[in-house]
Amino acid sequence: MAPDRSAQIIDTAKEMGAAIAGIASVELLKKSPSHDMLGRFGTKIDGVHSFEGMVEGFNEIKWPARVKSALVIAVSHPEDKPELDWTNASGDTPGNRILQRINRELAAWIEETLSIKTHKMAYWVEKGGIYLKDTAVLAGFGCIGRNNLLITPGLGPRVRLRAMLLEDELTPTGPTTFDPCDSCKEFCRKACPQNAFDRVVLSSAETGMYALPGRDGCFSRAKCSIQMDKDVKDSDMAVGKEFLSGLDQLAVETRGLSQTEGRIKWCRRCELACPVGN
Ligand code: B12
Ligand code: SF4
Ligand code: SF4
Repeated sequence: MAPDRSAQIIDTAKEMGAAIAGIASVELLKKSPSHDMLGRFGTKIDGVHSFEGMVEGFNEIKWPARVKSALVIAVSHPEDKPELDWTNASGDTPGNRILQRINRELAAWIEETLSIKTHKMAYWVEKGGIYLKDTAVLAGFGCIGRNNLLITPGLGPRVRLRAMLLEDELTPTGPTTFDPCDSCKEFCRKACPQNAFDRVVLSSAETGMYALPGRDGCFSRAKCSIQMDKDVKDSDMAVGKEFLSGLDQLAVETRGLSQTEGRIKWCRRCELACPVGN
């Protein structure tokens, strides 16, 4: 254990532009609800995959050997900067590019300064990533809200995440007891245009799990995906699995379209309706 290293890494992440940074134990993360859910049900939840046909037959995360800690960072996505969340012609978003830049620079700094081997994680679990909300909760960023998003005390759900794994046992920075939802009127759930929170999709009785999507299993991925498909249609952009892989590209390709042409403006109503952090 080296507690001073955790603090040093977090300070450096913030200097590089992260709004929040923290560390979770890989041992605990492997058993966290989303990773547990993957082991039990695969990626097909509520009848739909995270992204249809992303990687055929994927059902298990291959954790690199010797990794002990997960380092997760958050970048603020305030309501008055909606463009950070818009998918452009490269299949990427400006916010994700900031996250990738910080992750890349931070990994290089950790390897050079602290001599710790790092593994930068992909966005999609199917392409070598991990579940980011669980990682953030275990790193002490906040809790999973009734909108099924990570809620942080300072920025509410209006953050985007990225992670890397480290071959060193660092002091975890969470979890916390923060929970704003119990006393809230569920503005998030009422704001959903698809009524994605109107019924139990997965129950504790059925799954044997107590931490479910939306906390109580009231989140329909299928209904949310209908909205996502609508958002794509409204953008007039052609989207396939290769296009969305843009989130993990290192070099940005324009794929024949200019960077200013076309934008997918994803629904964020359950996120923006949450009063926490405003
Ligand atoms: C696939 C995916 C989608 C799919 C499917 C979503 C789903 N939940 O199944 C679709 C397209 C529908 C989608 C929609 C959205 N997404 Co999305 N998505 C992802 C992705 C790639 C994987 C998520 C996943 O499959 N999870 C597995 C399923 C089974 O888990 P789950 O539904 O989240 O439920 C688990 C948690 O709730 C957890 N849990 C519940 N209680 C507790 C308690 C504790 C203590 C812990 C540890 C965990 C925990 O356990 C549940 C499983 O039992 C992640 C990136 C990543 N690599 O993690 C982004 C991600 C989750 N999405 C994100 C966002 C912002 C969105 C949208 C707002 C759209 C947008 N503008 O980007 C909507 C919001 C939908 C919603 N309310 O959940 C952000 C969330 C940021 C945040 N503040 O939480 C992420 C992290 C990406 C990022 N760039 O940072 N998404
Ligand atoms: S609006 Fe925010 S605080 Fe209220 S229930 Fe939804 S996620 Fe929780
Ligand atoms: S992103 Fe939109 S459609 Fe999906 S759950 Fe949130 S409010 Fe509903």
